[in-house]
Amino acid sequence: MDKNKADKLDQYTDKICKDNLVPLWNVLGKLVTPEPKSPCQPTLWKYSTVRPVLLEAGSLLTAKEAERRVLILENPGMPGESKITTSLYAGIQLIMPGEIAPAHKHSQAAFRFILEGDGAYTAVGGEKSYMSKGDLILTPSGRWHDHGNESDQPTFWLDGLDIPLVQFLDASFMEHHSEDEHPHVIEDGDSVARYGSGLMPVDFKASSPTSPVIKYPYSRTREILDKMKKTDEWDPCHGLKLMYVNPVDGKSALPTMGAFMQLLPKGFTTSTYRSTDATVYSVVEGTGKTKIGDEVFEWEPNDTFVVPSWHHHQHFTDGECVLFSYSDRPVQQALGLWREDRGNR
Ligand code: GTQ
Repeated sequence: MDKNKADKLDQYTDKICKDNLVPLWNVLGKLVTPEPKSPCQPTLWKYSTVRPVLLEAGSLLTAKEAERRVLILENPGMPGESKITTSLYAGIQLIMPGEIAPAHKHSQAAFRFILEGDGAYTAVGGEKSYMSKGDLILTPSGRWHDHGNESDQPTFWLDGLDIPLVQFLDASFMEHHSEDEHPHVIEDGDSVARYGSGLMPVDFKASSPTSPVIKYPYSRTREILDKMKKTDEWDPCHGLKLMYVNPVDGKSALPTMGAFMQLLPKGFTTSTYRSTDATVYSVVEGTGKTKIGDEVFEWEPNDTFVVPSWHHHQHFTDGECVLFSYSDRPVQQALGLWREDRGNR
């Protein structure tokens, strides 16, 4: 373009900006990209780094003072934004013996994936779900929840929330309960007993798109993977991979976050894979490494790492490994946006 013409267009752009108008031709390439282009960076958080500093926070303030004693796993590609991916949040929460993290409710949905400890609980709507390593406990949007620790050990878990997604949609509401603990009006473990065994009350009407099962115990998850291992073929990209589902409709247990658990055999290398849902992994069992683009991340139990959208990646296992993961896949699928690429580079 000649200089005269370019100057005229610049003057034009300056002139219209006071009317809150912007020429699309200046920004189209940045807005509508040929492929996902994310500020999210592949990153690993070692549990051996997080645990001691979180315990230190345990001596600096109580769970009640903090409301939630959590260290956010913040993606270095989005500093100050409290995001692990562009749409999702992750944090590691600590509750000390005898503490209570007071009851509140919010639009944001959450899950707890238990890393360490036995006998702490999350109460949802007054129903306590006791925690053991590898359990997944849901906190659906808009439900009262408090956490407590009746054991004599500090308890650590990974918090996954859809905070950035709700923020993007400007749909956040939050309330504190008048008491620290919501009255324990429902028997402990009621939801698993009622809805977690392949039976549903006749004419059951779901009041929300979230699974009525609050807790998915690791003992059961691990048993399924062990059974599958005896008869099923390993998928080249995923090994054996399960999705946590809502038994009412077979869809994702939470409408905004898909959660998964996969088993990879000893000495396995997965085929190169990528998908549009940036994925957060929490290592449950085993050691290995993951190549994301050209970077290699070595992991061990309770480490967390993130694979950004549309980044080629491969897992390499030492021994048999179990990986938990979550992403915004159900949102992308509901909108017809989700894509995967199982091909090799
Ligand atoms: O436990 O309710 O990591 O409200 C961030 C926000 C945990 C919680 C987080 C929360 C919670």
